[in-house]
Amino acid sequence: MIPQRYPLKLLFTGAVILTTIVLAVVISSRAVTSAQGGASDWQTIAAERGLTDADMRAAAMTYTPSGVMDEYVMFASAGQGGQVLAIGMPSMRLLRLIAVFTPESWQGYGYGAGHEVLEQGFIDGQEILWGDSHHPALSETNGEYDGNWLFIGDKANGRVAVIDLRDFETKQIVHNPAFLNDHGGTFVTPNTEYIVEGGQYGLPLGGEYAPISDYESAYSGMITFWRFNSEIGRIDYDQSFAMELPPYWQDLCDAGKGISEGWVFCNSFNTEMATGGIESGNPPFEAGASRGAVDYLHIINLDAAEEVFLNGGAVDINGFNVIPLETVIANNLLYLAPEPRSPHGADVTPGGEFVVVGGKLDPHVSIYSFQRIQDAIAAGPTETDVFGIPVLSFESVLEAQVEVGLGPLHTVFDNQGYAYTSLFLDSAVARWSIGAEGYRPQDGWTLINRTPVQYNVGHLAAAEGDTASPDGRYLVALNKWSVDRFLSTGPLLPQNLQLIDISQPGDFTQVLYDMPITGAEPHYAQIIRADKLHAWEVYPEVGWNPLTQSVDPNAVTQGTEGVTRDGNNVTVRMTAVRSHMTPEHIEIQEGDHVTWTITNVERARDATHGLAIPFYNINLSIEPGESITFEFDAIRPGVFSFYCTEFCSALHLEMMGYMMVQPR
Ligand code: K7E
Ligand code: CUA
Repeated sequence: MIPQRYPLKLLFTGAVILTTIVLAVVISSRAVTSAQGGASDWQTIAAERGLTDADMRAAAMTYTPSGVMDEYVMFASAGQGGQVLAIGMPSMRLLRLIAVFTPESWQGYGYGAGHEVLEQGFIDGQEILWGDSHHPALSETNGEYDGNWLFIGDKANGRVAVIDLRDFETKQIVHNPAFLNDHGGTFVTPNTEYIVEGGQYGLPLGGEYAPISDYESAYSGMITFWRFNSEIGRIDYDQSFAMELPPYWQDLCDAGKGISEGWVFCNSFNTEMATGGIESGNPPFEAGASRGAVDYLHIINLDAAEEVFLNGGAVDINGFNVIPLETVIANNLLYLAPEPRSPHGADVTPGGEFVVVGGKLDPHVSIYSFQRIQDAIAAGPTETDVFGIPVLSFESVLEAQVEVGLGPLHTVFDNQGYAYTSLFLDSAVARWSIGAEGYRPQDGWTLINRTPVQYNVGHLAAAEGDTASPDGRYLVALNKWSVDRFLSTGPLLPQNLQLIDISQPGDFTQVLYDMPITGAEPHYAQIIRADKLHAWEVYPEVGWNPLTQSVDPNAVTQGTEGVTRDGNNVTVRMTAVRSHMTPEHIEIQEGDHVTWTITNVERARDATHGLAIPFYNINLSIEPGESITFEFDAIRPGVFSFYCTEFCSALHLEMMGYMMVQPR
């Protein structure tokens, strides 16, 4: 026993010494911190930088120390860049760009991998390698974001993409072959049964030709209901259908929820059916489409439309199920209600009781009551439009109007019974109270305050704002123009996302932070609580195929690498691990067809490797566990130094190899 006490004692002494050293280091570093960071010190810094108390409050509300996580993630579209951005809140740190409609070399999307997804978005064989992404929508369960899927529409080409939030990657792109643009989407029904994609500019259905002089008879509007299978995370093309609408240029839409679940609401802004032609002396679109006193809110009975579709009421247009307008009218699937001129938003309140519409050329928001709409429908509409669609009178469906300011566009909601409407022309955000039971009946329908923003605000996004129970706290103004907010980097300026504190009741609101977005215009965003997201840290198993979200039978394991030949077909099987790729010599012949699989066998978080092959336009990003297979023809002889594009280790530069293509 005695001999053993020595080592124990030594160990103990060692531990004491170690603890003392650690404590000394901690104490001395704290001493340094306090000498340089005492209370007077930050006040001095603030004074020297000219920061006011309000600035310091904003800093305290947004500053997020290194290693501390954000409370929310905002998914913002990236406009004509075709992608989606994930931004942490309240820090406003850009966390991730998600490649969707546009190739993205950093993610190896479209440069050897990702083609399967991009190709789904080609139309009639035409390569389309960009998109105009407008409105992202998070999947919902019982009207709450569930953190599983994200959807986004492409306004330019009328497409919808599905993103898997386990790895933040695009899995599917669909296109309704009956139409060629969209705007009123994406948004989802409260249990993500449908992803709704509203159209925008009237077109002849099915991509047909028709002269513009036949606009009224030959052009149509469209809304598409994509059936989503949340088990497999894919849109079910055959169970999806569309409705033909009048060519009124439907704009933004929203899905009913709560008492209005099963209904969909879209505004429209060209009920005049203006056809433009300024060059021939006609009123330009901007004038022609604003001539009338009102436009039409479209009130769509989705439950009834689904029934009509399931009972065979759709016709086939280019292989897609479309309910024709006559059938829509005959089955009472669509009602119209007047709305103030040139509207640009139709937003359903959290409980589903009201639809808020902002008319760009009217200083009011108009609030429609779902109950009044139902009563008016039951009473039997007495008017129709030129196509015979029933029109409910404005007075019969209007609950209230609130004068908010110039150019009201979009409205979002918080947890205090307030609504927020963006004022494009006034460059401000109006906070107003919803004067109904469950909101702020004590305040009535009133404007509370206006927060100036810089400048020309489009959409607003609120924390959990499109759910049945918004969180409040934070609002983001997505401003189109930044003008003088940032250092000049030339004539092309960023958009300005401004974080606004909406946590206090009454007229206190504060702009907290300006974030320049240097990609393209984020039209809309949705903000989800970070603890609802459960993204993988690494792929679950080595050899993972992110398209199938399972182990790829073709994946390469260590020890089985090599190059094999069958006639002109060469198969390369490669693994990647810090800091080498195996094999390192790929000897092939000019004219060979090469099928190359590379598996990243790492299990360490962030141990991503790249694979770049010069001339052959190949660049992959192979995340830990991922396996990728790509193909090319060895059309050019020579020696090609392939290498890893991620600085993965101290010997990263050595992580390379030679592909030698012998001339025939
Ligand atoms: Cu107003 Cu596409 Cu929603 Cu832009 S849209 S702002
Ligand atoms: Cu792997 Cu650098």
